[in-house]
Amino acid sequence: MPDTSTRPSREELAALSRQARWSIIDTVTASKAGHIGGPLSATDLLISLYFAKLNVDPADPQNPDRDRFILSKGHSAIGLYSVLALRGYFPREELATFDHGDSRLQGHPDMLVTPGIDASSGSLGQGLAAGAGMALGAKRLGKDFHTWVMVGDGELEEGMIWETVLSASRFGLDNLTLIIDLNGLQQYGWPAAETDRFDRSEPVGHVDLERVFTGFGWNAVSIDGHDFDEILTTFDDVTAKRGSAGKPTVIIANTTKGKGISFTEGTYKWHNGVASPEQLATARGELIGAEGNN
Ligand SMILES: Cc1ncc(C[n+]2csc(CCOP(=O)(O)OP(=O)(O)O)c2C)c(N)n1
Ligand SMILES: [Mg+2]
Repeated sequence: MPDTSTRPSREELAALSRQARWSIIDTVTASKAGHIGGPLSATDLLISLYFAKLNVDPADPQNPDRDRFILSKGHSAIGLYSVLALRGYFPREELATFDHGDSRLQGHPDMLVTPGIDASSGSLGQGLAAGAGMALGAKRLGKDFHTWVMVGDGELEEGMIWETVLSASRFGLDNLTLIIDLNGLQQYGWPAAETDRFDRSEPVGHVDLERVFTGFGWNAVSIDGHDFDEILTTFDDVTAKRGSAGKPTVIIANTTKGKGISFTEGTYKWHNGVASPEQLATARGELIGAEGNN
């Protein structure tokens, strides 16, 4: 486990998140295509994992004892790439190649080409099963690493997730943690009326997720996915309880889709999209204007 006494402060984590958010919108704008809302809702969680929790070394990305992280909501790849670049897995300049045919940074994560990617993803629903396999493998091999998986709330509609929820508790995978990025929106929403095709949200708004996961034999905790203190306290609780609890944990992280940029927050319309020059300038002012050190 990393030495928590050398952790970045809350303010440092917040500054890193602003940098990552700027990279997300700047990169997608330059590439003329990509996702915005999901990467932005996940940013504070990803920064917390990579800068304050995961036992990983960017200089040794294949170390067999490293903690594993799977971004099952693979369409948010640019969010993960932005954080990995800040963490030193590859140069920040490489983000400019995002989604180009010959780039290591494809529109969805590819574990065969990108340093720091533990599982390819993009076809929603598959990451938790892969993570459960890694966690089970760790137990069988007597290894101490922890496996973290992030899914979207819309992604919870994929049945394969629930097959794994069932088996992970049966195997007692207390070395497996699922983070749900509960931003209340998926790609479009549902038809509300003939004239209003896309104005609905809440993919799992009718479900008591804590109760459901607890019923399946998991530990469940709900947090504010943008509050670094709450995020890190919860991450530490999860790993401290390993071994004694004998259960996998789900962290239900309440987030805002498009978080951090005024015109992208809370709207499905920025699930993906390309900013105009004026919008990019606004985002820059809101995210790094004062620091200006991109
Ligand atoms: C199996 C599969 N079906 C559909 C898609 C297309 N798709 C990409 S993102 C998305 C919506 C995901 O919503 P959510 O899980 O809530 O993600 P977030 O809000 O974090 O972007 C969909 C349907 C896909 N990538 N994979
Ligand atoms: Mg969502």
